[in-house]
Amino acid sequence: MAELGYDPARLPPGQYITEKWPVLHAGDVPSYPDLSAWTLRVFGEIERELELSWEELNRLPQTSNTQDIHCVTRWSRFDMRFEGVHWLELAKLAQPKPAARFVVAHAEQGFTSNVPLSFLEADDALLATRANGEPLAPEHGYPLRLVIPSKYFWKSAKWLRGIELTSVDRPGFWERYGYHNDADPWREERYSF
Ligand SMILES: Nc1nc2c(c(=O)[nH]1)N[C@H]1C(S)=C(S)[C@@H](COP(=O)(O)O)O[C@H]1N2
Ligand SMILES: [Mo]
Repeated sequence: MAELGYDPARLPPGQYITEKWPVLHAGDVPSYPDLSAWTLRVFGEIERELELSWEELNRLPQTSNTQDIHCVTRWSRFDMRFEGVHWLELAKLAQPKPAARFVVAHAEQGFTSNVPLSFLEADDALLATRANGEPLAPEHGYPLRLVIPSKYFWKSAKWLRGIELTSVDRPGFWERYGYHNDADPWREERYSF
């Protein structure tokens, strides 16, 4: 690790560094011949439901951040630069109700993941359209994925199509298969058994 020039304190327990970007998911990679039928829905405990087209999403203010990502299968990759739209831009339009405390991210093919709303509001979170200067590759979630770098990466739903705000936490796809609900890589919250 030292020879790679990384600060070992950045690596959570039980993880190793990879220079590649592995691909992990259940099911197939969706294909989008064009994005005219694509929408992002924001619904649940909000004042105003949203259904944004690809153009509308991309007209919102864009931001970027550089983060380390940690997969529960033990690889970590440092200095991933993501670009896209921060949740708070959508929250301005959707206006979460006071009851909104949790998020269910809805992806293609019924995939879901759950996080407390505070993790979506955090500075390091992003609805990402680009990674490392390029549009997301199909296998990494094109056209839009969630990025929640302070949780194991399974929370970061690829092929994101909806953000649902809820008052009660609802386990997502991997969480129902025995992955830890909280998924903090620094506490090694990998599995719930
Ligand atoms: N839609 C969807 N998103 C998903 C998954 C999935 O199965 N479906 N798997 C998760 C898991 S387990 C991981 S580790 C990361 C992997 O992201 P990557 O393939 O871009 O590295 O995506 C997450 N997002
Ligand atoms: Mo994963």
